[in-house]
Amino acid sequence: MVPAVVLKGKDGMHSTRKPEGSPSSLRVDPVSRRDFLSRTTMAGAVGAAATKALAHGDGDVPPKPAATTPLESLAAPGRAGLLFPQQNTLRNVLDISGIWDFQLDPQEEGEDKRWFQALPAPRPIPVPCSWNDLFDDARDYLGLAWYRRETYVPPSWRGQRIFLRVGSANYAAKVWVNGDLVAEHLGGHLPFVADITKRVSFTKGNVIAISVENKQLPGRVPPGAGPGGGGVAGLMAGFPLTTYDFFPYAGLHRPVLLYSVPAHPSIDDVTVKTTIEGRDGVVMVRVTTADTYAGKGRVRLGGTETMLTFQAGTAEKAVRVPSARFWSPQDPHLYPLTVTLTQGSHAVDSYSLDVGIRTVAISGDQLLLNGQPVQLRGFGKHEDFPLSGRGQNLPVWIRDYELLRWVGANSYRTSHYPYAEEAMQLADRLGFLVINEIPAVGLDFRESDEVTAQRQTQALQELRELIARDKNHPSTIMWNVANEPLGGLPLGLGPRDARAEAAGMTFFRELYAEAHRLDDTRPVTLVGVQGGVKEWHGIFDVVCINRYYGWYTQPGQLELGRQALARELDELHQTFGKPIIVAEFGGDTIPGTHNTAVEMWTEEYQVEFLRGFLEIAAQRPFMAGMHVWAFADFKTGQGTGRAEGMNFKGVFTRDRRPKMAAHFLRSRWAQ
Ligand code: GCB
Repeated sequence: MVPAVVLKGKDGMHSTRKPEGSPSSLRVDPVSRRDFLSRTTMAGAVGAAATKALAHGDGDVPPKPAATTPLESLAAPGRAGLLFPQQNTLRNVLDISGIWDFQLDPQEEGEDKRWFQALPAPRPIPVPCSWNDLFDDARDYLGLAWYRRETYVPPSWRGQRIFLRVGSANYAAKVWVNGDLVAEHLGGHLPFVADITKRVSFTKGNVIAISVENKQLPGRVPPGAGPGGGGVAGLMAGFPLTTYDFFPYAGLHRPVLLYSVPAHPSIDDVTVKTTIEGRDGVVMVRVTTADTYAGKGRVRLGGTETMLTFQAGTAEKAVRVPSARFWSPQDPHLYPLTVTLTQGSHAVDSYSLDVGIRTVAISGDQLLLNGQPVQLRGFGKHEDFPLSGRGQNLPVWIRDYELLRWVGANSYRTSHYPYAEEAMQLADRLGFLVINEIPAVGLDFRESDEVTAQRQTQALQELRELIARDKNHPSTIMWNVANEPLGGLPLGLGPRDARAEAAGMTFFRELYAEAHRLDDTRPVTLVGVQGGVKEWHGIFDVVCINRYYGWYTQPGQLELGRQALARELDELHQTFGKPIIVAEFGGDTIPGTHNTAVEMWTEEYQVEFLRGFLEIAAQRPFMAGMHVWAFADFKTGQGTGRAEGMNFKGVFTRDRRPKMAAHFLRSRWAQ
């Protein structure tokens, strides 16, 4: 039997305090090494606490809090499920995206003046879309803005519970329906839902108004550039000023939906976990209802149907699939699953999703998919395109998956925020392995305790929402809780800051523990900056690092860069004994710029840079993956380090044409 998750090789803190990647961080003595086993078996998963807390000696590794049952732990605690709305014979969806009215509110007068009823001087805007590329006066605008539209709610929905769901409002949103405030939400990139059953009219148009603002404030995640600066891009002091290296696009970035579900009883959430037993797959299904339903139901998986018995709104079932096809990039087979609530012979609610039967595990320094070592080949990406900005753009997603396949990639990271739900569904269907990341980029632990505490609250919320949203996707193989947090200057440029490092340690232990409390089926990682705090990696299951030897350091000196990389990978392996992924490596490359001498910014340099890193990694069997930075060129703020307000590290241009590097990667990967 292959356990669902075997996480091994937990190392604690290390006594030698050297920044990772700094030239003299060559010898780091592991002072404590722990192994633990978090094992979910089919039999153990339903009913028994299957998480074994790891031995916890000197306090340097967080305890894994005992989950109640693993399936319970994956369900969102104390909040409505975030099931993707679907149309079937019992449920309804009305997409109210399209052209909305829009108005900037720099004076923040809209709420007092009741703009949630009517906007005084609206102009049209598409939803979903960022506002920044559409109107010159809104290009760098990050303050408050209003969206409004009217919509009829189908009278056939009468008697059902009606919800409004915003796919992503970046960053802070408030929602009004017919003049009533129905929801507030902080954090872009993740959906939120309001029950508007009692607010809607079936006899006239309903006014939906949403205010959105994207101020760069220190307590947010990602944080705004605070007094202490912060973030890699902060060093370059771009405009608009951010703590991160991508344009702070704002607006309603994903569809706005109305949907209805049966009034009572109705399915609130479905959680699926899969394990492998010999050649069989076992799918554990947990269904929760919106109330304390105590009736019957059924679950159909492929051709098998079994009964569900609900108690206090919950039912669980393990369904065996003999001689199953296991989900993998080579064979992304999905089994259709439908859960139904029944009263007598009637179906009263039902919900369907596609299930990929697969396991992810860590054994020593290996990352295992379905019990076999797997190496990730791919990229860090962005949701970014001219005009639509960070707004959902399905043609771009389809093209990107086509190009990922063309180049021979099997994986990508959702840098630096959760991507569209449709993108996750496509990854399931097309067989891509996704490192799924919360928007915790630009964290700097040199800030005050108060600011750090605000960020922690927000980061935990984002982690809970992300796991609630994406827990059932086989493509998500790992959660990432932060990109390049700082506990001092990056690249080993300054002295170490013990206070900041300790603050980060506390912060990440909590995020790690929460991720595993909610999901014990996937590894959890942190993506570290070059020259960052090495000890933080000791908390996590996989060591992910971003490295720019030969670009930001050793510029123009590829051989020196390769040597530095090789040295550091060996050290990290010796220190932690865990799988290692280089989650970013690359150099800016102006498309069409060439030279016979391999020189920075040319296409030749990008090819040689990537070749060097890939060769070093290929010689090391403990390397679990190489993600090139980046898949495509993308928009940033303006600054001296970013020609044309662009990051040119893409191997495809922003309009998805291949640079030489794309052909090079294809020659290595697509065999
Ligand atoms: C990084 C960041 C990424 C940047 C990249 C760069 O380490 O994680 O957001 O875009 O470097 O190109 O500098």
